[in-house]
Amino acid sequence: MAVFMPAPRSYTCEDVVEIHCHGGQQVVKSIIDLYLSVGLRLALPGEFTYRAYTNGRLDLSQAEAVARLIHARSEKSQSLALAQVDGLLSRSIFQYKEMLRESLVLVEAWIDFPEEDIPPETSTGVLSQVSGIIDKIGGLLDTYHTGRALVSGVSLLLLGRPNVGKSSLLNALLGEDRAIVNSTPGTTRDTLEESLTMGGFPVRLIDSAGLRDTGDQLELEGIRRAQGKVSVSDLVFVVVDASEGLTDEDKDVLEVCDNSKVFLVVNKIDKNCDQDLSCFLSAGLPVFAISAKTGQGVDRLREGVASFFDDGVSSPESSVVVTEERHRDSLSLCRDSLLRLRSAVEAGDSLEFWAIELRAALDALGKISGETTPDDVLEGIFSRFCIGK
Ligand SMILES: Nc1nc2c(ncn2[C@@H]2O[C@H](COP(=O)(O)OP(=O)(O)OP(=O)(O)O)[C@@H](O)[C@H]2O)c(=O)[nH]1
Ligand SMILES: [Mg+2]
Repeated sequence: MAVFMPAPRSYTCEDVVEIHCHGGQQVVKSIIDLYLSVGLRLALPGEFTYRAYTNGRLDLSQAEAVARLIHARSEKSQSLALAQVDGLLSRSIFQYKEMLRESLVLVEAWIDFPEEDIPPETSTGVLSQVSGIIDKIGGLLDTYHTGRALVSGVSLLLLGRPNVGKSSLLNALLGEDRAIVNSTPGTTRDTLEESLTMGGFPVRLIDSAGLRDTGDQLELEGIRRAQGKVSVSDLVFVVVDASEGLTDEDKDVLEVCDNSKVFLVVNKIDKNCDQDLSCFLSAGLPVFAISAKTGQGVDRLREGVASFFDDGVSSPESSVVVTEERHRDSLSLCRDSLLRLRSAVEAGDSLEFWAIELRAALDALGKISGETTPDDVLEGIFSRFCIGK
């Protein structure tokens, strides 16, 4: 079946024909070969979205969101991408650009009449507008931590000395017997990774070899790999055994971690022990008491993970959330220019200087929507798409 979508009301704003056929690989291949034999060519990765962008159907941040939508790994990241395709971020950027352009027109007009003094209402007007945008951009930048976690996912490392129950916890979180669990210390040798979602965040869960002094070369390699994962993980669960208190080996494990991204997970609380759990609080870390065996406390641990990454961006559909590093960098540049502009206005510096900063701020915002984005960055963005998108 062929569906004809005449310009301009198609995805690319051009005439488009879509061929629908049965999904078998060979059927699709035969049809494509037929079209290639009569002179058509395959689309480049992201070429349809690129055309939609150059023809004005989407701005650049919307086009990027199409790629995010295709790769969305959780419901939350999907709705975030949809909101951005819909133009939620674009509209804010457009609004700031309009306000900054107005100020620039005003400033340039006064540059043309150097003999006249700037009326005070002009500088207070520019000041209040610029301050308003600085605050709004600050708010947007605050959403990046969560936004990035939602779209790119986070990595969560299970670390600890042997036998504390790291692999058991991985299995409990996954709800399946994925990793080998055994009472022999040193069971896990290699790192093992599995994907799941926690509170809407796509999570890459990494089990690792228990850390200890050993002469076993194989085990040492596992330990080396585990330690290598520490710096690249977004959050580390340092797992300890409730019945044994915080041992020197546990403290050694904590030593290799950056405390700002560590949860102390006190496992095996089902074991009848007289150990006082308050000793674990001395490390000054968020403490979660659980049993990987019975599942007790595991839900609370999941919630803990979600709130660690969620900075209060409660409903991504209705609030603008920054998800791309590129957008974050441009927003920071814009804010830096506006902060310099504000100081210049307050210090009574020359209008030329105001104009330079206003243009720089506009240029930074234009990189998000695409007007001022360099070609190599554009190429990079569209090459991440797959063919046919
Ligand atoms: N009672 C109790 N036993 C547990 C719990 N979690 C794990 N265990 C037991 O502790 C032992 C070690 O569990 P593993 O999950 O293999 O521990 P690990 O930290 O992965 O150990 P290595 O891979 O050797 O570093 C096994 O006998 C588990 O059955 C728990 O919550 N309660
Ligand atoms: Mg293990």
